[in-house]
Amino acid sequence: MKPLLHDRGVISRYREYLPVTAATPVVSLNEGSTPLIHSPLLSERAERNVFLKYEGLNPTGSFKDRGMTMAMSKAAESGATTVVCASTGNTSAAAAAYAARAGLKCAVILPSGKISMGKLVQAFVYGATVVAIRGNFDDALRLVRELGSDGSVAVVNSINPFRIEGQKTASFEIIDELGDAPEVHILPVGNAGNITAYWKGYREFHAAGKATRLPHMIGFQAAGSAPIFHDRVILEPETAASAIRIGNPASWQGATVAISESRGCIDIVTDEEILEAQAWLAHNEGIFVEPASAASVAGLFKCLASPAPACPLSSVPAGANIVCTVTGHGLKDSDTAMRGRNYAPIEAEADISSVRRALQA
Ligand code: AN7
Repeated sequence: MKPLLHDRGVISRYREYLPVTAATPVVSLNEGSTPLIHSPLLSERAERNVFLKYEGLNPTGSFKDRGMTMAMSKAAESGATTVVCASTGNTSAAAAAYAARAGLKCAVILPSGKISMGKLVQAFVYGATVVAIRGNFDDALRLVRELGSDGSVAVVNSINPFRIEGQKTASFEIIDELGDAPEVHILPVGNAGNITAYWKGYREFHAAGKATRLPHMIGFQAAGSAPIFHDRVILEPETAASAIRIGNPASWQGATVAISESRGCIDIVTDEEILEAQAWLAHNEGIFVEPASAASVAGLFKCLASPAPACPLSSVPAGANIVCTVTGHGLKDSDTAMRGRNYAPIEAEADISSVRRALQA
């Protein structure tokens, strides 16, 4: 059989930078190679070149697939038969899909009532066992750590270092495409695995001579779920951006290091700012992302209008490159996108005059 063109996920693309060997069975759904979309309107507003790394175009609709191809391949290599994760929805979707692909059993522990329907249905259709706990994500992760402690199941949360390894490939792609690292990278922060992974990727490609600079990393948390910003655990995190409703991030330390080493900052955006940015992106750029993802663009707006004292953006010259990661697809959470909006079709008879009248209304 000829080599299959679809075997081109992030492991085959960046194998030499990842902890895999010939003995690792690669479990891939062709993740990665997501578009880096130039945004003319954001660029004009920022007086810099703004690009959106559109991670919603991964196989399960979020950036989690990059880490999951690594975590699942290594779980399969180790002989695991069951994988487990806690999730606000996207990790569980990715885990369920990659486990299905690998022929492994998957169990996901979710905060009851706090997972968007799009993500919940993914866990079910890919065949995971779904447990909804009366608690939040942080409780779910604590329970998953306990489940994993006797070695009977493989934990595929980002406390699994292979997840971070896979996710760092997003930085590689950005450098490969721009020819260098951007001056500034902005992304949403929940459990803080992604900011940790991006920073690792940027550092590694810089060390390999593929980039001449390192970006300032700017993370945005939702105002009601901002433990890193406030420097304390938030016991009852709340936000409409359910993906980042996390009060005690596992990679807190990694985020702190990324922010300090890169001379970046961590800041917050309100739910209102997040939902406004979500609608703005869809309306003006044709890019529909989920609420948590819009935190990066809401954050860019904030950096321009009322920056935090430590915000590095003002020191970055005009014409520099800014990348905002938009982490997940808008269709993941259509309920939140509809909420508070008057989205209803104009009813019309199936005749031309009726339709013309509707169009003039
Ligand atoms: C769309 O799925 O934590 O800071 O369990 O789904 O690396 O946690 C999701 C997180 C941003 C935050 N955007 O990334 C989970 C989960 C979206 C997300 C984040 C998440 P991290």
